[in-house]
Amino acid sequence: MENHSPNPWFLESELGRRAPQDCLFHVIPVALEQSVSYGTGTARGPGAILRASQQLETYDGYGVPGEQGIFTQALLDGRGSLDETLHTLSAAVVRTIQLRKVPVILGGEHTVAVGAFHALRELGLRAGIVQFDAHADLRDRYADSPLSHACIARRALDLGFPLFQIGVRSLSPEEAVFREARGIGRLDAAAIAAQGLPDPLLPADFPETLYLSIDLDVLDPAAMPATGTPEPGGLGWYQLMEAIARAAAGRRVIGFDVVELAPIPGFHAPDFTAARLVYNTMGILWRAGSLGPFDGKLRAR
Ligand SMILES: [Mn+2]
Repeated sequence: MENHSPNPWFLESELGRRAPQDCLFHVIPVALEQSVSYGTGTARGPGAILRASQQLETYDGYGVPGEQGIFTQALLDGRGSLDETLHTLSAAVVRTIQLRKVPVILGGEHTVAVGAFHALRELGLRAGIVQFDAHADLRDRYADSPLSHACIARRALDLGFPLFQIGVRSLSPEEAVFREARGIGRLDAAAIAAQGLPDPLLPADFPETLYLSIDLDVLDPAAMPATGTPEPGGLGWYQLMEAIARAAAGRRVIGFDVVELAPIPGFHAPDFTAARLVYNTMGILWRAGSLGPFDGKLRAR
């Protein structure tokens, strides 16, 4: 069942291959699955997204984001040491941003976001992390690991990044207390269900530069059943599109990830949904004027 043929580039069927310097978006697929706590299969997520992307229309309903160029790096194998995988990923993100391109990380489990956080820190970027997720991921450790996918938001805070959470509806009592005590910005799924999406969505004092971390389980399981830890009561498709647009409005997005796809063999709709989310997010951010060209100093406050 393992597919050993090399993955196509994202939307290669329509866009072909272009030199990396001619592509605004640099897709970095990471087959990481080391700390899954419930359903398994996230290592197969990036390949499934790349294959499903071959079926996308280039027109996303408003324009053709692919005209900006989409380069896809070779799949990063996450089976070795976790530290090494995150280090390799972090170096790839640093290089991509230094090239003035937009890293688009495909998970794999949510821990890949920690690789991106390290890259932002290395570049001295004080970005705000906007986390779209059913789960708070604020545990200090989980199943004996500080790098579990249940800890990624806590690691962002440890590294000094301001955090805003969208769509959360599952957390431990300790995480709830911690979240309150730290005054972490949030727009939980229940609040969205009751009042809709506020506009503007982010607080005025949240950083101008953002990194978006999108756990697919932020979507309702009806729209996205193929995740390891599904939770009822999630966002609808158009709500998520609108939330991404409102978060990015008037701000600069340095990169994003889409994580936690755990493909269900024989059921391709979720894979395509994930690919569509990646592509539409490119389009939303491009049209919002939230992407590049980045300034020469890579300084962002
Ligand atoms: Mn999650």
